[in-house]
Amino acid sequence: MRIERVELHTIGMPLVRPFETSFGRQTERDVLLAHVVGDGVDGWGECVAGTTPDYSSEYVAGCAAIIERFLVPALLAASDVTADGLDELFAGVIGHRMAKATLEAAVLDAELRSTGTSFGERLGAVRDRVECGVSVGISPDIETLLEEVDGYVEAGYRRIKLKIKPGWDLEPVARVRERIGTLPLQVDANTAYTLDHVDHLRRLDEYGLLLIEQPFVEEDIAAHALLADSIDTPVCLDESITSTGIAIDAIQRGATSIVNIKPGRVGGYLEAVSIHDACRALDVPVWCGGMLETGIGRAMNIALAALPGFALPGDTSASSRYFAEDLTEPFVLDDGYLAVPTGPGSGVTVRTELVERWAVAEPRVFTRS
Ligand code: NPG
Repeated sequence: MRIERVELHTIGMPLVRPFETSFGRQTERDVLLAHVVGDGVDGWGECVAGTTPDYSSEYVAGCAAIIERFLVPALLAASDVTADGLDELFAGVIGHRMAKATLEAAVLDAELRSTGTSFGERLGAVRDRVECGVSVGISPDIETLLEEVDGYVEAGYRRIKLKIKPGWDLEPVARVRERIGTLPLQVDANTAYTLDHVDHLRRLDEYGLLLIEQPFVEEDIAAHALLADSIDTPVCLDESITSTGIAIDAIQRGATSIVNIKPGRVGGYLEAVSIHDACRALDVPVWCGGMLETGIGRAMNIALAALPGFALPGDTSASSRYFAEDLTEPFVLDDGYLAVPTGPGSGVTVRTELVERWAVAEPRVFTRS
């Protein structure tokens, strides 16, 4: 397609529960949205980067700068843009995967709307609904944690993920395991541990966890291989996996036996499918991570999670887990599942009145010169 116009919107979306970051608690999710228009169709993509660079080096204002300064000019200079061709079009920019993924999602959405194809069909979905898990942050105390978990169990979630860190691991895991019986349980350390903790982490083995996610810093594949060798709980990488090549390498080195796929982290949905395919060929199950997506990214993630290799419930929660009001029609849990959207593109409609109401800055508009 020939892209005529790109709009960038920044919104502050109210969260139902504050989200903890190493820079403090956030009560709003800052979201950068890209809206592309061309050939009589349009598409939306969202940026998963956080306000602060604490999950990854990318953060929302940095992504906006990369998009405005380098990626949008490349899009508007091209005579014919396809989602498949974006890798090459953006090849001059090293890294910045979350920024690239934002525009890839918008271009894919527009492209698919022009042919009446859904994300699920395009990516290779084989299911019409996906099993959902929920991620539970570090709580102020165990009672608060158990209360929160009870609510999610009641809502029908099919798997609980607990965030852990040194000083908040064995006890919350033991208490939650006791509370939820045999419901699948997994933990996510978001790089909080070091190799000094191997003996301690091994004590998690007695709680029958599905997996332990990203205990060590993202660059340290070797440390994860060492841990995987000495613990029964499967080790799963998240932050470390930024491309298909890295996924294959980490699997072959024994550092990960399950892979978390987040499209934003790996540069987009097409790379996410490529990682899925590679893992499937190696018999490694994958699951879809979440980054507090609005209905736009949530719709796309659910389509991805319907691919055959997504063998474990994802952090594909209902909209209500994070937002009282979603940017699109809300995703509502049905018996622990979310339905894969079937309409063209993402299959959801962006509520532009909310984009305006929640705007934290004037939209930036770029057109062909
Ligand atoms: O359900 O959307 C969701 C969020 C799940 O906890 C979740 N994600 O470390 O995986 C993570 C974490 C995260 C959230 C990471 C936001 C980065 C940003």
